[in-house]
Amino acid sequence: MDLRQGIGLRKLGKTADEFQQDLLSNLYYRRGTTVESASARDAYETLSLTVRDRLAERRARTAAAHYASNPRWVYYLSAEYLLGAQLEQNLLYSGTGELAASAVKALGFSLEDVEDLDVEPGLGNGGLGRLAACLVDSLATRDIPAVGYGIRYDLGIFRQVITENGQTELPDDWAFHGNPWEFPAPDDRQTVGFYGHTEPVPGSTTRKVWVPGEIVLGEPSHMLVPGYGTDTVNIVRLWSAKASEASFDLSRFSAGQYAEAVQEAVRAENISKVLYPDDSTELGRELRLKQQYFLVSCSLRDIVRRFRLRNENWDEFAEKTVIQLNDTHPTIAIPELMRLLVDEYELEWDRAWEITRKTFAYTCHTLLPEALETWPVRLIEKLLPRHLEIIYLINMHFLRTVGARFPGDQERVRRMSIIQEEPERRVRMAHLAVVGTEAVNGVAELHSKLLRETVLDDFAELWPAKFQNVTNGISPRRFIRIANPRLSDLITEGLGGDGWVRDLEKLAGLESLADDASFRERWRSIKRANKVDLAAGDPDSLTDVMIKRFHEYKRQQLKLLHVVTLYQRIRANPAGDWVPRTVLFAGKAAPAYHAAKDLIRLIATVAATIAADPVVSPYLKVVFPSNYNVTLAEKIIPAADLSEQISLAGKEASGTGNMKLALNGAVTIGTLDGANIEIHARVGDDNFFLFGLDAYEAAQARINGYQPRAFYDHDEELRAAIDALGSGAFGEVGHRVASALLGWDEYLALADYRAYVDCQGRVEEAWRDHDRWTRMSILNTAHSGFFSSDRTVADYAARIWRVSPVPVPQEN
Ligand code: NBX
Repeated sequence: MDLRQGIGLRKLGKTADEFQQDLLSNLYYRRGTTVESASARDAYETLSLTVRDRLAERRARTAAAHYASNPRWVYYLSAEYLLGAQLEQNLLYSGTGELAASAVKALGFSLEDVEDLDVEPGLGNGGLGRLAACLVDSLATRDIPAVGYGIRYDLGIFRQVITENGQTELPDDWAFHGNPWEFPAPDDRQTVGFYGHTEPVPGSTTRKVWVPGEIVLGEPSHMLVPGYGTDTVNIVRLWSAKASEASFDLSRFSAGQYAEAVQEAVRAENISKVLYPDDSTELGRELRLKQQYFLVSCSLRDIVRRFRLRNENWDEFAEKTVIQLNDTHPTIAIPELMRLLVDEYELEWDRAWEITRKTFAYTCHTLLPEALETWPVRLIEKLLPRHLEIIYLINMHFLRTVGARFPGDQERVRRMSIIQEEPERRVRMAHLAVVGTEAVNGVAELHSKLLRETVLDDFAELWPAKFQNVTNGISPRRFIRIANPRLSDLITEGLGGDGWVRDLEKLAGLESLADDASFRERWRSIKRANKVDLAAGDPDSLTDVMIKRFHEYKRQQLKLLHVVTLYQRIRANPAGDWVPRTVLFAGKAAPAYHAAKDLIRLIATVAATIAADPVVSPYLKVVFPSNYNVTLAEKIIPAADLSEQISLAGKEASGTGNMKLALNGAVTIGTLDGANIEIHARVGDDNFFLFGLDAYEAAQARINGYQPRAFYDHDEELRAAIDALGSGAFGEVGHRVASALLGWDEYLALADYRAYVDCQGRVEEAWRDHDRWTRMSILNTAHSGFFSSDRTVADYAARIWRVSPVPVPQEN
């Protein structure tokens, strides 16, 4: 029997009876309970195992196919993954939705009861983490051999509770009840060193021995990542920190010093205890650097182990391996691979560098200077002494290249150095990432262009061919097929098949249906039904959503100024012909980001004031559901009419919420920023509400000495809105927000206010014409095909990874 062909696998049932049998056997043998005493949780756990088994069978065939072909692999290194709830996805990908519904019904539960118990692993902050999840979905869907590596944080992104006092944070113990979707793999445990010192190797000038002062174990577990409409099942492998046996101090325990006895073990396991809740800012904490190195060290050793299963020669490493760095968070992988090759495998420096540079690629996700990671030299020296030596060597070689290319240009050398000298010596991780990789990409056209022209201009001048754009994308499975079943069914009917779920450009076929009155009517009624389900406000009102992390650059404050203006207009003229609107905000703020938390609190206060006002509340409602996450996004997006994408131009790298909303037929009001530009180009000017300064005008305004007060002085409505916020009626927060806007207004909200509010007037005009609006809505969906992450992955595969699909043979 050839096990590698997958022969000998137990056949899993395909009929309802067989599925039921499998579920029962899991209930008895794996859950250890009985039909009579099965709770909803028993049903959930058992169903999850039954579905997982089907994917595990495909996984076995995938692994066999990959082993046999010894392919080039994509390894995606990311400190964050926002995978979303697993059950509904895996029912879809395994085609067992109906079997599952009838099987749990026989146990006395509905599929919805059971799905409510499926907790999403919130192992990320925002767009960067969700992008990682969409890319691994599409990698599997495109049959590309890939592994996503990450950290299995015990506590994910905090649970947010919104009250009138703003945001409070609670720990997110996401796996409290266990996680039926993961497979622990303790045998693939790795050992990670920290601290200590280095020693010379006699007879070698390049090699060193690193003697760590602390050892931590990394224990992997993996979750299955099925492809849609294919048999490929890849994995995401997540590392948990574990103390070694030796770290328990038995003698202290015996002496009654219980806390001291476990102190070292607690310290070790703290590494994967909690996700840092900061999005787009850098705190520079030692534990965070430890997390980064922990992820990198475990993953690289695992990658090398996998390489050696089928290969011997290091010259083949870069041919068989591409490692994509999701922002700079895993960049310490570059000196770590050098360390492994030079110190442990005894390769010459130049050969090791050639392999390393060819192996890595780097995706940048930001333009904000405060988001560019730098680490104090002293901290790296203490925590990773050998890595600092290697970074210095890399820098020395690199600066020689710069010097040779630009002789005498000391200023350029200072700017480009991996080491920043002033005000303290720090390692610039983005520079290290550019120097140590074969390709660098931004995540939308404008972003990639601004990277080349501003943040990384010196590097783009030195290595123009290294810089690329790969516009982000989203998984059509999760963000329309699963999230919006009604619309998906209508689209499938309209297009005469569901091929669009795997080939999203097929949505273009909806264009002609936008002219069909009965199709439009059904489209409209689906949007309305989705709003009824969401139950956020009157389903006939314009549902205006701004859902994203709270950050000043994203400009929730501008949206709030608009809300206050509407409020004041309605108050001044209660008999006016107002368009009823439900404004929905959702999103988390980093716990230490006071300005963002102030804004949440102010929005909550304004919402309450409006709700209590009998004159205004029939026309305007502001809602702020707590705890925005992937699961909540899947409920809000299908119900949205208007998508708010109003960041200051030049600040939002891409945005991906903008794509999800457009795909579900929301019309965007937005600036020329990030991927908005590409959405606008595709849906056309008639189907997009564009306003505001562009990136060059915005930069120019700052240079020319922007004065927010001038806008305040010259715009009566703006003045009234800011005065209302600052009046004291909304407490101290209102005052703080108003004075920040008047005093400095870092993100030019006041400069864009008039254009924005007037543009909202055009939104209302369009909304009053139901037919026109519905047509716009359909055309947004029709032109969203480009934004599939399947296209994103195809772009990476062709231009950066140079990998080909490896099809998995079907079950025989
Ligand atoms: O990455 C986001 C950008 O802001 C979006 O424009 C973009 O669409 C998305 C995907 O490319 N960046 C982001 O989410 N950053 C982080 O989450 C982040 C997390 C931790 C950290 C720095 C940034 N230390």
